[in-house]
Amino acid sequence: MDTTTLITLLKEGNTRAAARLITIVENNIKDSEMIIKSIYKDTGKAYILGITGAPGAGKSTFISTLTKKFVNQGKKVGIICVDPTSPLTGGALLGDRIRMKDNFSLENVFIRSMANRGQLGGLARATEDVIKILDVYGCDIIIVETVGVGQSEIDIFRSAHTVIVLLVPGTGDDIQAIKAGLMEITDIFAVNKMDLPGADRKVADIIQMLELNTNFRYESDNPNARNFKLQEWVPEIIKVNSITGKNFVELSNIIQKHEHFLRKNGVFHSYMINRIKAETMQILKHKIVKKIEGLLNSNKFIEDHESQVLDKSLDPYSMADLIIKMVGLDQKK
Ligand SMILES: Nc1nc2c(ncn2[C@@H]2O[C@H](COP(=O)(O)OP(=O)(O)OP(=O)(O)O)[C@@H](O)[C@H]2O)c(=O)[nH]1
Ligand SMILES: [Mg+2]
Repeated sequence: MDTTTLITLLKEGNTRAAARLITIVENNIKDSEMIIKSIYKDTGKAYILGITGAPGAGKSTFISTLTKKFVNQGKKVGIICVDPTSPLTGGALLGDRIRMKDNFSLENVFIRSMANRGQLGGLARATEDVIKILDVYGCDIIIVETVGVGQSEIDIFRSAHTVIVLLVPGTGDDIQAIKAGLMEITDIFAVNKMDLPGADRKVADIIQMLELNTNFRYESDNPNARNFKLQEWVPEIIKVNSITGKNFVELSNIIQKHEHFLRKNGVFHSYMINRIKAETMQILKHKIVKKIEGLLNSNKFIEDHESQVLDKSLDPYSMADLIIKMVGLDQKK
């Protein structure tokens, strides 16, 4: 089946077409380009949740419970499990997938695992494209789960409307592991496993961490910060039990409250602008680097400059300037 037919089917909500198109955008940036260009107008309907937490924090259990709630409300849910640490779609994620699938009537849930297989343009780029496909497929909610608490989430969560970080009672290791950039984009801290001792202590630790970082949070010039999030949204903290579902009604209310916060005062607009800027930058980096690599590695370029390289009249800075000229990036408008 050709890509155009797949896209038509996708727009009708065809599950197999969604799965096929996802495989294409994961593997081939040329086709992704064509696919995204032809579906972009239909994107923007889904609400995107980013969820992260240390291994074993209970992300999969949490997402299962949350997804059941959404499905019961008649919503169609897409779940993307992203593992930046793994070069393969590993056993653990696959296990998750099966475990999660057991929990639902599958009709309204679409689950996909993605690992770092050296996708052209990176895993974050591929995730953005998969989100768009699931959006057009008709998912009302798209949940992006990533393993670990670190830098990679910040890229992967670029398009998330609401970011939830899962922590658990016990040592403060999980708090220590939260990188500054991630903290800035976290909207909700959920202390999972509230049935275990130390949940209140963990809440107190989170509050302390947030207080310590007020300055940087509100005055940051960190390019990763989503600058529409001015002082208005103070991250919410909630204790939950993902096995019993305790406090999930409250959790859903907080998510809804955050959505309302984003929608009022045109915050959604600045969100869209920031998102397209970040995505464009990512694509530009990829395209420009590819072009430059092509030039630098071409036999012609090396032949033309070999003697200058050998007699050291061409240093790396001058060589870079040469390339910039060759691709026309030095021209001022
Ligand atoms: N007591 C208790 N256990 C929980 C709770 N939520 C999850 N668990 C348990 O914690 C363990 C890990 O849960 P998962 O949902 O697999 O955690 P995960 O974060 O997805 O783990 P990885 O995918 O390995 O990173 C499982 O044994 C769950 O049953 C909870 O609220 N309370
Ligand atoms: Mg898991």
